[in-house]
Amino acid sequence: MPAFRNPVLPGCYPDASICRVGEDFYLVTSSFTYFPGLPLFHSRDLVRWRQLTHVLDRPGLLALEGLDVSDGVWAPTIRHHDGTFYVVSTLAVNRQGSLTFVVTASDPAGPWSDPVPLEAEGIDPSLFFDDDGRCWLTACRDAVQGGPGELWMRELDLERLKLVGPTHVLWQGAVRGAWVEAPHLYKRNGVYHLIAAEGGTESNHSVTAARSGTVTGPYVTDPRSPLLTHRHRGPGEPIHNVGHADLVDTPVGEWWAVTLGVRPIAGTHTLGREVFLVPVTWTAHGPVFAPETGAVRLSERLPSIASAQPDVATTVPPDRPHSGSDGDTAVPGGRPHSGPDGDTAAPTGRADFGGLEWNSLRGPVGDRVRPTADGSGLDLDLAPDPLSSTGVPAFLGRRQQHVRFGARTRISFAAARPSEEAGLAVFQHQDHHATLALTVDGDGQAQAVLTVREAGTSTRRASVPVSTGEVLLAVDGDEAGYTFRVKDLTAAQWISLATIERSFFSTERAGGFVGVYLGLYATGNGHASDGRARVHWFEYQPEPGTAG
Ligand code: 6LW
Repeated sequence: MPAFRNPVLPGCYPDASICRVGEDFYLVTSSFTYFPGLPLFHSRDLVRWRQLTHVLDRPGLLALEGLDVSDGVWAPTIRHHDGTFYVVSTLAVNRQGSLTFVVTASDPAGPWSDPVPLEAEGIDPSLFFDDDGRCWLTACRDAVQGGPGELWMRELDLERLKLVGPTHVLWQGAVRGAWVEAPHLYKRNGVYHLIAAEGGTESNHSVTAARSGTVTGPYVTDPRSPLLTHRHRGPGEPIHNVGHADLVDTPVGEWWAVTLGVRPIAGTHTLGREVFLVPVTWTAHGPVFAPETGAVRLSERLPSIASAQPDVATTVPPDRPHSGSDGDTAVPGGRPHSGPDGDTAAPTGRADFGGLEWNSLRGPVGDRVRPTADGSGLDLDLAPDPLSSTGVPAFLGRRQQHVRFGARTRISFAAARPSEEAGLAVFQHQDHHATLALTVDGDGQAQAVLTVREAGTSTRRASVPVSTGEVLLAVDGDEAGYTFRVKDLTAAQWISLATIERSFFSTERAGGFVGVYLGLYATGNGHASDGRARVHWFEYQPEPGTAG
């Protein structure tokens, strides 16, 4: 039977929400403090996704400065009604408060409206359009502050984009106090089915459900809850933390769900919460997830809309051997950079810094970080904000999407003083990352330095003198660790600085809700500087390199 490989979107794309218009599926995910915000993808077969745009694609829409990396834009829902696309989401601020907002567009590729704030308490908003055309917003509250959590509903006046009428408390979950969140509502055969996530987004995560004959409730727990979870499946299970689902039907009447999950190795994961596709059927009781296996699987049968397209079975190319580029050889045999509709992972090979996979932190980097004319290089002006700040550092990064990967860059930078640095970052959090950077020591000797930051402390792990301010920097990851290497342009060999164990970069170790980003950065570490770094190229491959 033709199959596809899960996750359909690898890397940090949590809290996916999905809708269909005709033959077109659209999907949005959380983006936290990464900018632009709310990546939006398109697919015709549910399996191959291509990013169309970001819903929050311009500066000044939401204030992200000062926020922890894992705060910011959480858990959007996308729906289409009567010619208009709606995305509702929440700006979560320091876990002390939140701002829920709605944006609209007639074309999902944009332009999207500015966010319209809604007077909605809590997080994880969703929209439901009833048969009579009325729109209901559901959300969960008290989850940010740590209370037991409950799902509530209010009508959304579509003309004024304003919540109106009374608040209806819908449900406190199958298990009271178990962090009921991520509500989505569906109507089938006259019954309203509310699904939710319970157990928190880690190992107890699950999909639960309740139903009602009336949209505003009361909702009664579906006794089959949890309808989907991997919490009992043990350490041999490749996919964990499954939950936070959204359902969609296909033009031929099949149902599927997108759900988040992680792929840990020895108990820790680095790629973040990824998007998995799960078959769904309906019975009189409600939705049945993965009816044949009861589990989300790495290899799953293709949706029947996809089987009609024979090339889909090869949607996720097998890992390719790295062709071992040294410095300036052509793009090694990766997928074509700007592939046809259907490239699921962000492009591999040489970077195009104008591509949608590139994000900065907390806002636009403006003209401090400029792609070169052909997009393959990057000029970075040294920003005072270091990566450890909660400002907008001179940083541009992309998701790590494969456990085994190789990233390398050629960079020119002459630091004027030891506080100035520019290079490669493996970034989980402002207080949890590693950098391999060019700088100078107190005598003005250029060197490459590997620094690890954890819980507020930066530790220099290794350094090596380099002869000029132009080097190749590399980081290669695998199941065991991340190995950092430097190659002086005048030297024949790569120098290995250190391997940091993979679990250091895990969400379990760093905390928070995101996965690893790989990026380029430049900073004066609190000092203004007119220094500038030039990244000649950056390359990401789904296989560790064989440098040297
Ligand atoms: C998301 C919520 C969650 O809003 O994490 O723990 C939040 N669960 O559903 C951020 O992804």
